[in-house]
Amino acid sequence: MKRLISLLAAVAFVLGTAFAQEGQTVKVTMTEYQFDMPTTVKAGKTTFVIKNAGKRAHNFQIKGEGINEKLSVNPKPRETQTLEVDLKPGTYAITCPVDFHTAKGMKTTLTVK
Ligand SMILES: [Cu+2]
Repeated sequence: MKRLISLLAAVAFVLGTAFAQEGQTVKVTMTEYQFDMPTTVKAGKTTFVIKNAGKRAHNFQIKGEGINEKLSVNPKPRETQTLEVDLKPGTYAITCPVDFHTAKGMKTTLTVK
């Protein structure tokens, strides 16, 4: 019986974790000087998994619909960081705020439906 209870507890824990991680994951790859990522995603809780596949430090900034978020530390080359954003429908500007990267073309537009 004790074993069954611990098994049920384990199942509940796994299910709880699954529900806690509701929402979508969007992969972003950064190089010099561009973002490789989808141009359209759906609204809701979103985890951006941001990989720096370049040779310089970069960052990921998302602005729009009252949201303005970026990574607190620039990911170094080969580093991956995550940023959680609750996306509302609309249009967002994605830029790299490091040095003059945005001017060098490191920007894109994300449409949220
Ligand atoms: Cu950059």
